[in-house]
Amino acid sequence: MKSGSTKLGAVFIGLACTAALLAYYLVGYLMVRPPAVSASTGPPRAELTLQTVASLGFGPHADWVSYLVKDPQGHWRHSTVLNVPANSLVRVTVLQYDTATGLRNPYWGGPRGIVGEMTVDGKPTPTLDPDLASHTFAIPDLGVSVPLKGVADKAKNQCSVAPCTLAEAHTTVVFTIRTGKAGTYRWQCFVPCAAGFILGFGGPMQSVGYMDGYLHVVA
Ligand SMILES: [Cu+2]
Repeated sequence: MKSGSTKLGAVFIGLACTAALLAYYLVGYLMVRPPAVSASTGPPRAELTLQTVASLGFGPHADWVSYLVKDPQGHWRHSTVLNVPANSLVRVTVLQYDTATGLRNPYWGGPRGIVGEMTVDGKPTPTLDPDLASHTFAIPDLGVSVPLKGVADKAKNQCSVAPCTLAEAHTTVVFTIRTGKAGTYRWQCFVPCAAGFILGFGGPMQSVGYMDGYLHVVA
């Protein structure tokens, strides 16, 4: 009887340890934040250069679609935490290496919340054919939503490991946003991102560092 209760106690301790370890790893996973990367110049104008890759090619989710950002020294960083100045114009250049999956809602083919016109490969583009879009760069709190043109499915020299280079197939999307007061704003790629996940959500779509990030607007 006594040895039975000792065994039971050991089982309880074992379960408690397992639960504690699980909680430790879960909290650790949820707390992970990529480093913040600053825009390259100060107010009233700043520049952000991003790239979107179909598969990152390294790390725990090597096959996930992801953004990268260029730091002021010109190095690509795997992060979606961006620092930009308040009350400024921020010119955003997205080098887009992923193929088009089309937009669920054609309305999203029209850029919103930007200053002036979007250019795609140097051409002013008032609205993008929704079938040609690969991602949308959206900052809901700032009313910003910009469709990002994908590369053709059959394009030669497609990039599979980030950071991708200018020699690999890409589109170049340039637009300007205006920041207001300081604060932290969530940004993300709305559908059609993460086509392999239910309704395009989950996985990289909801993961900071991949297709989801923070815009720190700094006074
Ligand atoms: Cu996307």
